Amino acid sequence: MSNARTAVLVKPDGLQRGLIGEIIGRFERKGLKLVGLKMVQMTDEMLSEWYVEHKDRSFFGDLKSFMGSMPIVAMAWEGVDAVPVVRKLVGTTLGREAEAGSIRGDFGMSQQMNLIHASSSDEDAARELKIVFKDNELFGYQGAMECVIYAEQERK
Ligand code: FUP
Repeated sequence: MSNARTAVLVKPDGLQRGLIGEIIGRFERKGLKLVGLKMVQMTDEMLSEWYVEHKDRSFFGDLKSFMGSMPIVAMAWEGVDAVPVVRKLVGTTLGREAEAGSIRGDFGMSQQMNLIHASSSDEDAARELKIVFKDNELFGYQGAMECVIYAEQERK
C-alpha cells in the first residue's frame, strides 16, 4: 500500500451538466483527500502532451478540440492507492457500458463525452499533474478524519 496522488479532469460536458459538485462529493465521501483544484482552459499544446499516447489515433484532433473548447475543472486527489481507487469510481471509458454506481455509469452515455478523466498509472498521474498544476498549487496537509478512514498501519 502506498499513499499516492492522481489527476482528475471534469471535462466540458461535466461542467455544462452541472456535475462538478456531485463528482467532488463522491471522491470526498470515499475518503480521498483533495490536494489541488483549479479551473483551466487547456491549450492545444497542453492537450497534445496530455493525450500523447493517442497522438496517432483518428480521434486525437476531435478529442483535443472538444477538451479545449471551454474551461475544465482539474483536481489532484490523494490517498492510499489513489490511482486505481479513482479509476474504479470513474468507471470504464464508454459511458453507456460503464458499471452502474460509477460516475460514467451513472451519468454518461458517450465515449468522448464521458464526463471525466482520471490518470491510469502513477507515472501518468505525475506527468499529468505537472501539465496543469504548478508546484505551489498542490498542497500537503493533515486530514482530520484520516484516523477513521485508514487503520494506523495502512497510513504508513
Ligand atoms: P480513459 O482512460 O477511460 O479516459 O480512456 P482512454 O485513455 O482510452 O481514452 C482517452 C479519451 O479518448 C477518452 F476520453 C475517450 C476518448 N476516445 C474517443 O473519443 N474515441 C475513441 O475511439 C477512444 C477514446
